[in-house]
Amino acid sequence: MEPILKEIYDGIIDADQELVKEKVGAALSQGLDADTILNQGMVSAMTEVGRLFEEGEYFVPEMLICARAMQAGLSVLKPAMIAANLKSVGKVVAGTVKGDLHDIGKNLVCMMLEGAAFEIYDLGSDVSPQAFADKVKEVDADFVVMSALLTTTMPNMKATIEVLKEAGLRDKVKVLVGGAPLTTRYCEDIGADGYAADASRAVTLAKSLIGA
Ligand code: B12
Repeated sequence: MEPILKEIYDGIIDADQELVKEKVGAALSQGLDADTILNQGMVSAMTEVGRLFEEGEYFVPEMLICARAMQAGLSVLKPAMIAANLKSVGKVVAGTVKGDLHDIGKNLVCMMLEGAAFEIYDLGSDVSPQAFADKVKEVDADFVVMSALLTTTMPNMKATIEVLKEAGLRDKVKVLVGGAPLTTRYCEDIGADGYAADASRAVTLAKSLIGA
């Protein structure tokens, strides 16, 4: 690996936002292409962060600050990515369901998906079923990513799926669900396409559903 890519990689794992921004800028100045910087320097680092989390070495706070360092790097890389016309893996409409204000987990999932080259349309929290459906239609999305942290708001995932069905959009998208109270069983019961317990597994799941 190029030394500068290793510095970016280590910077993300150490959650050093300033260093990551500086090194991504330096890598671009050295003439490295956006795709190489993204995949070798950044996505691979987030994969490692996900592994450290799964092994119990990193916890949510570490994962969150590493994800912020990744975002900081992405802000520098984004113009070059657009210029290089880096192909998006898929379009994602994301949000925390109606009545629910917990957005930390959803934000983390969005960051990880963005880092894996998905194009994110984040509707925020307290998102109504109709708002999900409208955005899916507007951007011709490939995925709907829904988060719920309250047992009382979980049924709004099913309500969203129903609205997608009524709008004739259900078959055009893969529906992913998550949040602390969710289970694979619940995902199956409401007719979603996949559940994952954390943000790194959400990326693996999304990729597997489109064969990427
Ligand atoms: C922080 C927090 C809050 C903050 C939220 C701030 C914010 N901007 O998000 C505030 C203070 C606002 C809050 C409010 C409330 N909260 Co609160 N809150 C929490 C707390 C402590 C942490 C949640 C969190 O951020 N976890 C960290 C993130 C990273 O984890 P995560 O969200 O689970 O996400 C991960 C995975 O689930 C997964 N994931 C998440 N989404 C998705 C989506 C997909 C598609 C996939 C694949 C994966 C995935 O990936 C993420 C990263 O690995 C939890 C306790 C807990 N242990 O969960 C209680 C908790 C969720 N809250 C609870 C309650 C009761 C409330 C309130 C009702 C309290 C009140 N009486 O006002 C209100 C409700 C407000 C509302 N309408 O939403 C209860 C829910 C109980 C229940 N059975 O429903 C909990 C469990 C606390 C408890 N033990 O009682 N809360």
